[in-house]
Amino acid sequence: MATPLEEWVEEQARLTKPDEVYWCDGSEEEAQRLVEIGMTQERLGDHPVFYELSHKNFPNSYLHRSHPTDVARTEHLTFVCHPDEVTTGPNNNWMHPNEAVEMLTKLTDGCMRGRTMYVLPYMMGHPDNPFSKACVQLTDSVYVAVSMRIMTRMGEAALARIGSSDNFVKGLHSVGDLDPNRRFIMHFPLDNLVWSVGSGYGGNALLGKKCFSLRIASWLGLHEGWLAEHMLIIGVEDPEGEITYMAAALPSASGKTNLALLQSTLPGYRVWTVGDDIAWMYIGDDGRLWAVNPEVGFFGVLPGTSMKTNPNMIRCLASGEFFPTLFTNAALDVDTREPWWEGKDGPVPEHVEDWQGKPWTPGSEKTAAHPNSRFTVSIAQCPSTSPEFHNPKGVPISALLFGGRRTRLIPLVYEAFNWQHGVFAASAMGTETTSAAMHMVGMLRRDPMAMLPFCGYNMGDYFRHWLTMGQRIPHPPKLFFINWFRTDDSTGEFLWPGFGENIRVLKWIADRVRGRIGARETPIGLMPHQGDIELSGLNVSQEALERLFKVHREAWLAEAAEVGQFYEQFGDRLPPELWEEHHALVKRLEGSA
Ligand code: SAT
Ligand code: MN
Repeated sequence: MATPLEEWVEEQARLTKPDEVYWCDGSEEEAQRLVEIGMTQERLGDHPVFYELSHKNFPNSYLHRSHPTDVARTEHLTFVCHPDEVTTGPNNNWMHPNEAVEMLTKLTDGCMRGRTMYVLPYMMGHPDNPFSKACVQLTDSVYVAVSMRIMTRMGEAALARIGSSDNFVKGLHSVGDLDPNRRFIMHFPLDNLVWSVGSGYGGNALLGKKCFSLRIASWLGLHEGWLAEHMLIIGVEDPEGEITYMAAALPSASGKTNLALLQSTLPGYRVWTVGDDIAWMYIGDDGRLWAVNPEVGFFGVLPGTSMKTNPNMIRCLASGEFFPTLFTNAALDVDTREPWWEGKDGPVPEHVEDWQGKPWTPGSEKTAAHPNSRFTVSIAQCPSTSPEFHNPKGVPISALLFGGRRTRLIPLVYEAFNWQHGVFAASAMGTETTSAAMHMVGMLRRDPMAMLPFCGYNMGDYFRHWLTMGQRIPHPPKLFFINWFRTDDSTGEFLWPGFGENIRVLKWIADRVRGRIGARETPIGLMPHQGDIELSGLNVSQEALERLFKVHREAWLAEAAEVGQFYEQFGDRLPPELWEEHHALVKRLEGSA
């Protein structure tokens, strides 16, 4: 008798009508065959799915050039389909599930004709962790199949977990005809289903990532009492060998992967990588908050990656231990057949093809690599990967960090007075936008907990869930706010060197968590005493330091007013505690004149 999984696959095959159905086992040999297929198979209409790159410096690496209109997440085409619109919230596009299924069924009918349907069984999370989820994605893209092997634990473990049950997360994906007018990324939280048509881009097509591990999982977390967050996870080791684990929420393309793989400039300190994008956090038997990275790969922004900004990532990309490493929408050094990108170490090569394969010179108007060009690479081959990465339980979190790109206002670091105040400040987070999503670049966008595009339900309820979790965690982590991006008003230059030097801020956070140092109270939170941020060997002037920590009363009052406007959209779903915190902040600021 057919299992529920087999029945579901058959049913989808009847709808999508592929020439062939192929079940992936996630093996290296299979990945090699799929890459071979991708090198001969044409991407819709024109060039191949994969180009082989030189394996000299980047072993096992391949280039993928996407369709020019398919280079980033498309938030306006991303929907949550719950029967109740209010539950979905003002933070999501909404469509009634019946309507969505009808529309998607039409779009999907016969969409895999002439193609192979790949069946990808995979785990999000370690198979030995009870919180982990077994998932199956169907796709007609060989690029997506290969990417999913890098990003997830694919194969037998997931099939074993599913067995003859119907307990698995479903993903149906087709690149369709890549027409943006027929592109939809649809989430059905009540059915554990993601249905995505018309895009092959990471966040739209690797359905285990943002779609399941954040949008659907955040909904599961609300009902099951845990948190699915857009956070990196690191362990900060001090000279005594003590490791303090932290999780940090930063919006897409604001240095999250650099922080996750940070190479310390402070002697005796070291950062261990557990994750760079997603954290699932649950309350452990010991009353602490434990974090797991459900993924096993990095899907990171390529431009700007260098030995200066992220030496561990350069080493990781050069490792070639795991097959394969993908470069998506990178430029190509035609003479060496190496990938190239803006900000890469070394001189600009003489002959460059841009991300679409057109000849490029440094004088060209556009960049050679797409600004949102990406690498897809296994976390296992990264030199900073924590030995605890393989621990099914994850790691115990002592500090939660929240940050964004803010050229003004937010100090280098401050600590929340308590959990509730921290949830308020995290809900008010903002960032200056970049190219990871298709919208205007350089505007301030409120992005609570870096989850605005990823929270799968009403954000008012999400804030409530955070407040409730704080009460339920017997030994909660402390909450901190960071900002590497503050600039000098007159010169526009960054006040803080960033990258490896950020260890100095992490050290302060670890010292606070371990009760080694005090802090001073300001209207916005707790800040370092003078001399408590280790500055030895660093060329930051006293004046710059003062500006990094300056709290401009008027600017903060203006910020508070904006946050109030942002809150309005959540109506009575916004927990009153957050309004209380908002009023308390305004009062403290007014009282500080
Ligand atoms: O959404 S993706 O995972 O494709 C990248 C990002 O925006 O963080
Ligand atoms: Mn992300």
